Amino acid sequence: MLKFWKKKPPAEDKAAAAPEAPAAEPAVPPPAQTPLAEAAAVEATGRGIADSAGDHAADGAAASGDPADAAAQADDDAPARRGWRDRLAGSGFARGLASIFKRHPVLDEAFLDELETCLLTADVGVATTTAIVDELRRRVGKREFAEAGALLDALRAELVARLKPVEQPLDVGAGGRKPFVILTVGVNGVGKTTTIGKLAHRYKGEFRSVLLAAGDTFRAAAVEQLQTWGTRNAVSVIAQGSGADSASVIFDALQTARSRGTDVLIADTAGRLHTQGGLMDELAKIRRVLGKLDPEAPHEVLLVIDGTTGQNAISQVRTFREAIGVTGLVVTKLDGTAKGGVVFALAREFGLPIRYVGLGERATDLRVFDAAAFVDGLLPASLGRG
Ligand SMILES: Nc1nc2c(ncn2[C@@H]2O[C@H](COP(=O)(O)OP(=O)(O)OP(=O)(O)O)[C@@H](O)[C@H]2O)c(=O)[nH]1
Ligand SMILES: [Mg+2]
Repeated sequence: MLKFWKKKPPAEDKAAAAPEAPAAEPAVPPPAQTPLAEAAAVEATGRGIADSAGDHAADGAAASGDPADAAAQADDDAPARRGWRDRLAGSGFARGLASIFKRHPVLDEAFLDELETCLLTADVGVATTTAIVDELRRRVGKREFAEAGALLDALRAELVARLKPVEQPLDVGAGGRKPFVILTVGVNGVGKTTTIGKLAHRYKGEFRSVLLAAGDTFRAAAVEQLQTWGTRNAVSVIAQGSGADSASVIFDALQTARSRGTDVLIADTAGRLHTQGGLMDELAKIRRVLGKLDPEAPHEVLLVIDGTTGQNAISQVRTFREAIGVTGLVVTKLDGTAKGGVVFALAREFGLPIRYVGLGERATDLRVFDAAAFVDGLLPASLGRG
């Protein structure tokens, strides 16, 4: 497992050293080597296929000589070195906790009441908040804590324990599945397409070949957005004309990925609400159609949740789990003013693996979820500071 925040792992080092340049092997062979893939895909749909970056996979953004791209890349690398605390410190949750510890050097009932309010306000959820505060109250009553520092340690342990079970990183190399198919789903605007761009960046940095499928056929702009990420990461994007059938695009992409021997296929989908029955049915269709080529695909259904959503995230998970099954979560937008507590509520309610968290908008702002790093990012580093 990659632990960026503790020590720079080799993969991250590689990514930083050769950010946009093609890896040991090109991400995608030139189309001339894959006529069957293109032909098969065209045949399957009767429509032309736009393979936006495939022809230029080796001409990555950095290799393009475009100063704007180079600058963006330089920008991208800097935040990767910034810690979780740096990113989470601005959240209401972190600021609330810091303020309580500052204002209450004495561990009394007022301290615990404020802590309770802070956890509830941050969307930790009633059940988890009550359990944590009751446990701390019991220990304060028994005078286990002489000072706030000791309670801070206990609170940290309580919070980490609740997230540890969902700290289950995604291993796209597991089981030798090729391509490993990831389907990203979620409501509108949660960060699906951005997450796909970040994942492409990450997997390329791990020297894996990646293909993207523009399965959000709802808006023309969605295809362009994905293609921009594809170009930045020198990764091919399989897309069709606007109004195309999403399942057909993703099916084509899987055929192409198989014939190219691609390591990871990541499919985008349109944002949808649980009330949009037709769109929810479309997800079941995608699974059905992929199953014709690979009964196990998609190998990962990543539900993307906006970290600022609050308790509504719970009903989102429920709905998508029923519609297509969900195997992992990505919680985005935990930087800035996000409350972040919803991560605890999700962990308690579903126990679904939290694969990644989004700590910003850049390619390097996706972290493998780590319970301790996340909690440490929220809690004051030490008392009197933070
Ligand atoms: N601050 C912050 N912004 C993010 C993060 N992830 C995504 N965003 C922003 O959220 C906005 C929506 O992101 P998209 O990736 O377009 O979301 P989407 O789910 O694909 O949206 P639809 O396709 O319209 O459903 C964009 O402005 C992103 O830059 C994150 O981790 N932190
Ligand atoms: Mg999108």
